[in-house]
Amino acid sequence: MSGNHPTNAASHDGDRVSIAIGDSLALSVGPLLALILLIVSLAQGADAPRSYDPGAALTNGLGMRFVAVQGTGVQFSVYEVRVKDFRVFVRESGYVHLRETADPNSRMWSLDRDGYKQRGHSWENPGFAQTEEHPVVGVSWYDAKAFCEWLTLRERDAGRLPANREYRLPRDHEWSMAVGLVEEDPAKTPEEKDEQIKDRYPWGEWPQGQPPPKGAGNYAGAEADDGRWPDNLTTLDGYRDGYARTAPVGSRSFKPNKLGIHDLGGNVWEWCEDEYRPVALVRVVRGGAWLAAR
Ligand SMILES: [Ca+2]
Ligand SMILES: [Ca+2]
Repeated sequence: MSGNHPTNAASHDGDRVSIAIGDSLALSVGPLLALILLIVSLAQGADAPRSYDPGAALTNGLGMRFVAVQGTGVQFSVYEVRVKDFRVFVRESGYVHLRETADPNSRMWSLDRDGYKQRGHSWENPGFAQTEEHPVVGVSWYDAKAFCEWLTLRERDAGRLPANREYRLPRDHEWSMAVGLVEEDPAKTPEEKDEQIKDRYPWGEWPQGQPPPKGAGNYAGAEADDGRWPDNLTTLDGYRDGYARTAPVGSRSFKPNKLGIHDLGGNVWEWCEDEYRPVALVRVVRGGAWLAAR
């Protein structure tokens, strides 16, 4: 699903933000978005030292937990990156967030009753309440990459990460494997794969005319229409999850998937490493978000 919104802040196909697991979204890498997170994966090297087991779960120095995703050689964070994880990065590295640069396009776009606008919001103040346990939002693809690079060096310096491993964003195919979409052809571009697998959702099947099952994920249920919801966006008929915006990661309201990964469907989108199509300054996000209603 290619973005045609003037801001590229979200690709609404009509009034649709997709939930289906085979769909992806092409987003410009520059602007900061209201709803983006990253899931960090840890690459497996060919000559893994014995002290490190790529098939095992691990917890890093920030307390982020990772599980192995079979068939990929990488481990995925079980949670979307939290506000507190990103806060350590900014504090320790002195990272200058893109909103502070001269490029006005790099400032965060956020959704309110009047649609997407730049309102001076940032990851620290996204315009809705967030605790330290909520997923960080307002993070560009570049910010996400910088976080991964910083975390790689931090963990290596502390002796927790071998030199042949790194933190990075998941590739589009790795994200598909993590969500259970194992039949996709990894040689195809995200654009070629987009919307090719129909009627598969993070929780399984979704019969016409029925709401998603209770606890399916943080999507745009009836609660999203809280007076700050644009008239041209729909909400899910018959579904209510209790979170009008983001939910804290690992909320008991929503079940993790078979691998133990939370919120791959919904809450906030996950940045992926890939370009949506070759030679295009747009990257891929996956997984729907709190504003998705189909
Ligand atoms: Ca919701
Ligand atoms: Ca998500």
